[in-house]
This record gives sequence, structure tokens and C-alpha cells, in this order.
Amino acid sequence: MKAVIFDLDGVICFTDKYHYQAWKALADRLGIYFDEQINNRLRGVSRMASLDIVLERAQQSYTQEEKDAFAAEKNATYVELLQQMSPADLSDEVKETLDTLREGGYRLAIGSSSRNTKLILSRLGLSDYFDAISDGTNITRSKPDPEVFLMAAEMLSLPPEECLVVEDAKAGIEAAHAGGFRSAGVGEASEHPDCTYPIAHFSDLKTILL
Ligand code: B16
Ligand code: MG
Repeated sequence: MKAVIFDLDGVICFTDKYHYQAWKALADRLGIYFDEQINNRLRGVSRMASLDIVLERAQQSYTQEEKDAFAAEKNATYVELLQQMSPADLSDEVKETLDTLREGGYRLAIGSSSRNTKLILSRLGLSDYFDAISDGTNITRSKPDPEVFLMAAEMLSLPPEECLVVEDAKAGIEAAHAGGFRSAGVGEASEHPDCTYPIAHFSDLKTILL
């Protein structure tokens, strides 16, 4: 393998709590039940698909215009919360592993559903770190479709067989598998039958790749 394509949320950093707070604020305003368990279902899922999951508990249906406004409202809250992030939110384990893989000759890319990828990378001090960034702004189909990873491989000018995808979401493992990539899964992603390398810690990538 020549490159590693990292999912962002849940792999490089942890924005779950901010997604939760932002969706909860919207759901509370609309009088819709929302809890951590529902929030867990939003992992790796695009913003509009996440909204559809949040609205499953709604007592009424909404127009597309209203849904667009709800998604924008949630995102405004989320972006505000992201201002709390700083390079201190990048763990020593993640930074050291990334640096070691790079020294080992691997090219490193991001494959994230988030349309806020560049903002998050900048908050973490990683704006210019990756060789390619494929995210929610350059895809039309969300994970489990492989588009986001195929775009990353294309940006690296490498075939999927030469790229390892690292994911925390089951939908991400399915996307990697569908695109012809091998995958390393952390958390619930490690339990997916299509996950090539289940790992307990991010630093285990060094054992797989070096
Ligand atoms: P945004 P990932 C995903 O990022 C998150 O896991 C998911 O919870 C979120 O809904 C999605 O990005 C879209 O995020 O609203 O910022 O565009 O895990 O693919 O890095
Ligand atoms: Mg993720």
C-alpha cells in the first residue's frame, strides 16, 4: 500500500459532542425527541441524511425549504461550537502516528462526509498537512457510497488497491469495501464483517503498515 485515506470525525478528531449539541438544540426548538442513541446513528452520515433521521420522531412533515433551513440552522450552531476546537484537540497518538506513517513513505489523505472538513482541519492546525482532501463539498453521494474515497484515490493518482481507508463508522467500511479498498476500523467499524483490519488503537496502524 502506498497511501492512507483517513475519515475525519471519529478517527482524526472527535466532534460527536458538538454534532449532538447542535442537533439537540434544533430538535428541542422543534419539540422533537433526540438522544445520544439517535446521535450515534448520524456517524458518517451526510448532513441532510442526518436531518431525515432526526425528523423521524417529528409529529408532522416538513417541506424541502423548511428542511434546508433546519440543516442550515444546525450547521450554524455546529460551526459556532467548532470555534472551541484547537490544536490541543489533536491527540499525541494521532499526530505521532501520522508523522511516522509519513516518514515511512505513505501519502496521507482525508475522506470525510463533512462539509466542514477544511474548517476542522484548520482548527486542529492541520490545514496544509494532507496530500489530498476529499470531503462533503466534492461528492454527490454519501457513504456507504464509495465516491468520497474514490475521489481521494483519484486526487492521489493511485488505484484503490494501493490505499488503506481508516474509518469509525460501519457506513464507511461499507463504502471502502464497495470501492475496492482495504480498511482499518476503530470502534463499531471494527465489528463490520467487511473490515479488513479491526484495530483497538489508532497507533495500531503502524503495526499494519510498517
Ligand atoms: P457536516 P466523517 C461526518 O464526518 C460525521 O461523522 C457525521 O456525523 C456528519 O453528519 C457528516 O460528517 C456531515 O458533516 O454537517 O459537517 O457536513 O465521519 O465522514 O468525517
Ligand atoms: Mg467518521
